[in-house]
Amino acid sequence: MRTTTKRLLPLFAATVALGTLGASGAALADDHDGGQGSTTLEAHLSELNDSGASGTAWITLDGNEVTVKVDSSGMLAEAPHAQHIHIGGTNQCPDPNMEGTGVDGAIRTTDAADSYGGVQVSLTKDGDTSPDSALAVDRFPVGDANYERTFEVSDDVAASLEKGDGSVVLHGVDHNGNGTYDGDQESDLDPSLPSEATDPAACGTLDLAQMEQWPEGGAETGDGTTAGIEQSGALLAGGGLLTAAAAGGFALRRRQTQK
Ligand SMILES: [Cu+2]
Repeated sequence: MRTTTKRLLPLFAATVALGTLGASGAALADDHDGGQGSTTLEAHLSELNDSGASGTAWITLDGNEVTVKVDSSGMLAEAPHAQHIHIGGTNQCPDPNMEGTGVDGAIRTTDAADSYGGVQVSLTKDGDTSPDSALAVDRFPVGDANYERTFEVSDDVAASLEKGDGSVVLHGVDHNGNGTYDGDQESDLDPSLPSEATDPAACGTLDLAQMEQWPEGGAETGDGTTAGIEQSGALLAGGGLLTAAAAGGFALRRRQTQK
């Protein structure tokens, strides 16, 4: 899937370039979404620290604009859960069996930095989404996430996501099972917090996905599904145009020379 999408990218570029030569190209460029330029990623989140949590995350990227959706289950109820896009390291989730520096070998957030890198995007419900908000506990989902938000990311983050680099990490683990964040172990991110509040509960490595995989019906805005279909329409249109252009390559070249 990943390689297919990568192979398609130069084709899209060629389509856009050809678009300047013909009316059908102009129609493609009018696509309200700019669908031919968007990227979709998906991550299946599985538990770390025996948290019992799991989930799925979807991201669409169009220029610097991202729409992120996260669904999770098994997270500690009535407790805030920091959630981030981590980028760096090997852009992979750690082995869930790795020995960490936390309680009884629990994996603390920085223990797995070689795998998933650092916080690059804070998936807050409102306000700032930079790493500065990594622990903005009052702006993260409480309990299981049913999260969706559209916002801008930096050029660096956009470039990484476009390559399929990054992981989605959900934090907050009730190691001792008493229903709240506590314990003597300090958080490696903020010593004023117990480690339980910030230890990673679930992680999923982002992969480039087919546009049709944006979840149906889950989007609160209601247009996620439609956008997916329109984008695949643009994909087909782009492919058709490209084939036509390849067949008529000589004619196009002539027209270009005459300009
Ligand atoms: Cu994180």
